[in-house]
Amino acid sequence: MDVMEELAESSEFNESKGPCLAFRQAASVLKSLPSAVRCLGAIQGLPWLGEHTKAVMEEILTFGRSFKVEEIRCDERYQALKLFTSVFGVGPKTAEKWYRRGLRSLKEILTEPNIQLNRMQRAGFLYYSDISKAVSKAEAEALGCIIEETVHWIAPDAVLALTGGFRRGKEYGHDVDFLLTVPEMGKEEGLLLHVIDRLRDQGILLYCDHQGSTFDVSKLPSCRFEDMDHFQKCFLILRLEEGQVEGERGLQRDPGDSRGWRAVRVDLVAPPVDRYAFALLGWTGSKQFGRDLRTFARKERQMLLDNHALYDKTKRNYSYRRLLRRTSLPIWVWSMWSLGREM
Ligand code: TTP
Ligand code: MN
Ligand code: MN
Ligand code: MN
Repeated sequence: MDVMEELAESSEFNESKGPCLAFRQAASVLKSLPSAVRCLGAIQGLPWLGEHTKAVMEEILTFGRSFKVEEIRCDERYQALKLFTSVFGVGPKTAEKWYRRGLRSLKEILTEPNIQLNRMQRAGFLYYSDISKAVSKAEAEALGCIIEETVHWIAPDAVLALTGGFRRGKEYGHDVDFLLTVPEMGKEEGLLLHVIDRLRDQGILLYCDHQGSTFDVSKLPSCRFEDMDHFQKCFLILRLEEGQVEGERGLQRDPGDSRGWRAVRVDLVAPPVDRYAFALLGWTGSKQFGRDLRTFARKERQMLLDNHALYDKTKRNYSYRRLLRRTSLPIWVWSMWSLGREM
């Protein structure tokens, strides 16, 4: 239900954390249903649907639309913040600052003399039309081949996995996410920088923001999902050539575009091999599924889960090794996934 995502986004702009989460949760539940909701009876008894959500659904089912949602869509502030945060490198805080200065369009931002864009935002504006266009599965696979070749040229025993939305089976995404590691502990450290160098040498690296590992075993696990994990990673913009994409449609681009290439956002994450299972689980997403799984671990199993480890509060030990042998976590994951499969 896209309406719920819009409501969640609007609450996020207003810094209303509670309602924001509630609407996201509602969107997840509605997405996981086998068919669209046609009458109020169908939503009775569904979990996670609060009063606000039910009221909005009632409006839609009765009048064919929601006045609250329409009001939000017309709201000048909502429109401006949505537009500004659609630029790579622009978060809600920067967007709010620009809005307060009376700016309303991207053009106004680019022509306003007193605005200092950082490197990420400059890349965001430079490649805006490309990276705001969805990435297709064929494009993701083409990038997978390029990165795999690059990685294996450097480290033949490296393991590369496609994660994020494409690992969940989505046809389109806003970027392409990969996890990268090597069988020998510690060897992953230099690998990512090597890969970046090699992509630069090939002439396909348009932008790179590399973040070193801040991994500290003594501080694990952190209970808050919203925090980024501590693995070494990089946020990239890569150049994808037309001839590299299989399938009749080739590159996703505008009809009049004759460049023969497009820019694509790519995330590479390099966890040490002993954390690989948790990193893969976390980076497969979705964000809401991750949140639900953490809540389930905490409330139903008295355990803490994050992208690095699973910690047993009652036994006071990390069970990340045991996880690989015993099957309890995969079984929850599987059952939660099939209960609420969500893209
Ligand atoms: P995203 O690429 O942001 O999301 P997505 O792949 O699910 O959707 P899209 O098609 O729009 O790209 O992130 C991938 C998953 O990784 C996401 O579900 C949550 C997780 N994640 C982390 O665990 N830590 C992080 O720091 C980030 C940025 C994401
Ligand atoms: Mn993604
Ligand atoms: Mn996303
Ligand atoms: Mn991503």
